Amino acid sequence: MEDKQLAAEAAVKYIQTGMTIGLGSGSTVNYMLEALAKRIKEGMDVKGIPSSVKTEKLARKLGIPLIGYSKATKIDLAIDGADEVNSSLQLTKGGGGSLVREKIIDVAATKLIIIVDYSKMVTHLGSFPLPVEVVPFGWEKTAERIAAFGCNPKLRKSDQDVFISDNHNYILDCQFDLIEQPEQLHEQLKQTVGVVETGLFVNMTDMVIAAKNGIIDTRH
Ligand code: ABF
Repeated sequence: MEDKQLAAEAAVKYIQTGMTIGLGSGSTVNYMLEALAKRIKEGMDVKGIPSSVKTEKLARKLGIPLIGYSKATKIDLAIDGADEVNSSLQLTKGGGGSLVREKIIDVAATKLIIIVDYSKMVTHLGSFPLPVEVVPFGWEKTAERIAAFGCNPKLRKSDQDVFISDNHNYILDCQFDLIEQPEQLHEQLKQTVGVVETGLFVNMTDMVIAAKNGIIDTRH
């Protein structure tokens, strides 16, 4: 079994009937959706809140009951992927382009579990270019303001066209190389005119389930 699938199936064990579950995005989460769908077929009663159009499509295909975010009175547990996880469980996310809705769901969840293959575990964030969602209007000036923090923002493309997020915004992939203070950088970026949200998920994660060569490593 692939490590991503192992981590995903380990996370499903934390789901109990009656829960409302925040459904993240990415290939590791897709394995989690498949495992959750099996539990639902066996009688588990849960509702899912999808964090992206892609997740919603797969969840519907698998027969996972969904509920709109605005209709949910609570989110008992969110399960999501990540691009990087440091030793303080701070995350870089957004490689899949869904960081805004992921963060809106993840921050509202009573408990957030992140599922990764072990290659995502790093000592410092920053090797993975930090995704930052920005308003299309004046994005070039926003990119200049972000570059002043010591990175090289690149407008994300999808094939030949500009990538458009589910929220009709652009994403800048910002190569910092080394992010020593993720909380501080997140705050600086959030205060930058034109920035909608950053891929730095700080002080939000309750548990990380990482799998390496068939072995599960759980961090709290
Ligand atoms: C999503 O999953 C994104 O935030 C993150 O970039 C991506 C990780 O993808 P994968 O699980 O395919 O490695 O949560």
